[in-house]
Amino acid sequence: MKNICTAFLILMVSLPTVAQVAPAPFGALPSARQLKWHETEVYGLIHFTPTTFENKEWGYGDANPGIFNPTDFNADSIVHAMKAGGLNGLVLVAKHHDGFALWPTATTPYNISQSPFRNGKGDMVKEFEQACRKAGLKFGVYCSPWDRNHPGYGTYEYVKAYREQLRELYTRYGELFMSWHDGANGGDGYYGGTRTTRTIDRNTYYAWDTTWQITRSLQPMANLFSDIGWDVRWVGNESGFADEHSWATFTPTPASGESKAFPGNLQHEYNPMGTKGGANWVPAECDVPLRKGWFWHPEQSNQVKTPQQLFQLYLKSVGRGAALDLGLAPNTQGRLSPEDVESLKTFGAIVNQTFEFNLLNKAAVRASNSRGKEYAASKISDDDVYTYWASEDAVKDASFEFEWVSEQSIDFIRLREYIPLGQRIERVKVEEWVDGQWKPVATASTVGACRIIALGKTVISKKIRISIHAPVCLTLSELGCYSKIKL
Ligand code: FUL
Repeated sequence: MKNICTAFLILMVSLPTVAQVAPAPFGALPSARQLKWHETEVYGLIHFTPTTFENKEWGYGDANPGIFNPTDFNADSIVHAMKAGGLNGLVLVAKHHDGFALWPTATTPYNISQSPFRNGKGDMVKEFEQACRKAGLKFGVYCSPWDRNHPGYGTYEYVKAYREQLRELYTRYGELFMSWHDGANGGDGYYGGTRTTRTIDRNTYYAWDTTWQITRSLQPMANLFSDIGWDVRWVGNESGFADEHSWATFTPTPASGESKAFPGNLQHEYNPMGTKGGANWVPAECDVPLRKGWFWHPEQSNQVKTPQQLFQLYLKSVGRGAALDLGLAPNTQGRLSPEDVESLKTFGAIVNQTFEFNLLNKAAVRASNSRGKEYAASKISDDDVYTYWASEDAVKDASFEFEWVSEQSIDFIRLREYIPLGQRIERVKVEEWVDGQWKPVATASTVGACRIIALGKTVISKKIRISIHAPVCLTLSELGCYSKIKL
């Protein structure tokens, strides 16, 4: 009898009750590589080639390598400014459309060894990579498929060289968090001195399915960015914002007039919103230059985005579940200009200080439902995106009431879903307690990895309520209320 009782007790303790089983995954899910990318949120994209010294945006491919002579280049100082701006990674343009390689490649003579930089012994990719590792930033590369210098562009010979360039970049610079492939393809160029126009079929020429197998085998944690796929998609503008309704899930629609040549490829019409219930997890990246252009131009020094403009872009990119990829342009000395550094620094301070203190930490919380102890409401303010609150299976609407002992000033609400189990929420409502009743303040639709709701006014209240809805049971890994900072 004693034994039976003990066995029963053990069973009771070791078997979780039904409510404590994790929610079933919903829809397309992120890979481990994409989850790491979601953590990055804000990173930089650096353009710096002979094109900088020509004061152009697209080099033709005929610049003399001798002009690439940044006498005061210092990767540490650039990366330091990025870190002050709150950037968590760098995608370096290792080769832009002009075809000039910033590393001593064996694939083309048109590379840094032909320039006066470090007396022809330099490797700028290495210098940036090391500066990033030292400062704790992730590192990635952009290697332009279009090459206006290469004599073989348009033939298979160039595709082979391009794959070799990727192989070099993938094997010499440690783990990469992104492999960035822009979508500008073909046109006029120097092409080994022929000065011709070469058009290619962008559906077939690069045979991306084959090329990206190299990425997968040599850099399994590198997220492929491309306007046609795979891990991260282009948001469809270069202005730095995602759509108000933003799904990381995505079903590609073949672009009009294009055959779907490779079944694995995501040839598609740009879709800034993603696809509700989409077949793949392909979140959006919002790229935008800090200045007007991607390259440095002396006449654009008064067109550096202000910290407040950057913060607005942050709210509309990171705050909509996407990432912000900020273009930075070193000048001909090899430095970020003082106005760029200043803007980055203040932007970083605004983000940091705004989200430094979660007012919910000093509030009493009442959740309308919870799945059990392991998924309790306390998980939403523990600053850990990998723990979460969840509702019971049948509960598709839930609310959280927060109460403080005194009135609080609230300007932003930030929510994060537990995305390893998918993106579910499609409605959010924020209410404040005024004169003994709940009054609506703001609504939003999607959440995903992150949703920041700017309330549009400062709510001053002792109580607020946040309600969420999804077609299935709910998860939230983080929830926060924040006050705007006074500059
Ligand atoms: C585009 C390129 O054509 C621009 O020059 C720039 O590199 C931008 C980030 O991507 O596709």
